[in-house]
Amino acid sequence: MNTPLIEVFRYDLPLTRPLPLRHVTLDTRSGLIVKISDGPDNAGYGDIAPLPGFSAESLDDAIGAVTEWTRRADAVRVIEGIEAAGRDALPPSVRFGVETATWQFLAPVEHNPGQPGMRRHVPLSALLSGDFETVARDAHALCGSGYRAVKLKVGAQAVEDDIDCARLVRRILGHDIALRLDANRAWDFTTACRFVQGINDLDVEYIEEPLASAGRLWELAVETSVPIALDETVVERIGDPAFPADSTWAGAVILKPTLLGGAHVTTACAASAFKAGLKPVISACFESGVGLIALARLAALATWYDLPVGLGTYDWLAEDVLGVRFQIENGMLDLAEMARCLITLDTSKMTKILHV
Ligand code: OSB
Ligand code: MG
Repeated sequence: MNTPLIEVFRYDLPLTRPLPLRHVTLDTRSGLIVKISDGPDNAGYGDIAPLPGFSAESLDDAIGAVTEWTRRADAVRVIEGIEAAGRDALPPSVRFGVETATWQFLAPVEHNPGQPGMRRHVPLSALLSGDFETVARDAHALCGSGYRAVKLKVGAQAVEDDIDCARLVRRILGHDIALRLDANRAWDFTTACRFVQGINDLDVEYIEEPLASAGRLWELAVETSVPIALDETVVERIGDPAFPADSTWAGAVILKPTLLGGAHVTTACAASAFKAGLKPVISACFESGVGLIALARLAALATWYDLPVGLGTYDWLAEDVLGVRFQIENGMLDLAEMARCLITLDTSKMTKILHV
């Protein structure tokens, strides 16, 4: 093996519409691409994209950490170097990017679109958010497109309006699609109960994080029997050996490798969730195409074939780091197509910030 070259690029991608997050609204998605290569034919890529309002680390923190990591990574013996560089000491988004770049470098995706026995397609959950008119328009656009699941963001407007939106989505898309809801901890117990009553007959697959105080989630689950999915709670409790086995009252766990700290941690949590009878749903943080490709591969390895993943965020990016964007057909991601798109990564659109 030649001495690997490690490069880090910064991207700033315009979004198709403003993305409202906790405390901030983004119109650009910024992040870093790590490239590890030892020649034109062998490269691995990772995406480091801390999400403002969700990641504890900022992009500047990530730049500092990845710079430090490249210094400590033994460039000659990259594998040992990366392990020795103290993966656990890196911020979660950096760990995710560095891990995927290393794994791809060792087994490049373009040579290996699916491991033997690995499936080629990953079903996707579409993402809906906004006011009644926006949700109506976007739900109509999804009709007949083959999606098996859709997730509606709730909690940003009056609870009655959220109920109307959820009922509308069910009416427009019919009963053959799984309906997921996500409140991002918007409600107190009473408001959540009101919402649950209003959607009682809609047969929702689950609702993510309905309560501002997560301590009462189990009570809501028991009292209303609405299936609950844990998301923010997973980020808070990852690393706790009792979790998720102590949360079997929930129906699902949402796993975001960018927030949890990479593929390693995520697959371990998916396996324990599976054992505890909880659905592990791999999900995105509006990463670039490079990040979404890594997430789709991870989902294909770590979760079962007909479980839709929460990677329906690509259409928020007006531009991507990939020269050729991957398509979503029949509500599915195609890992072989994604592998072909990965090699169209265009580093000329990005600013090189590091070269070791
Ligand atoms: O709350 O699930 C969330 C993306 C970034 C930050 C938080 C969340 C999300 C998503 C991703 O909703 C899409 C999905 O999970 O389907
Ligand atoms: Mg969520």
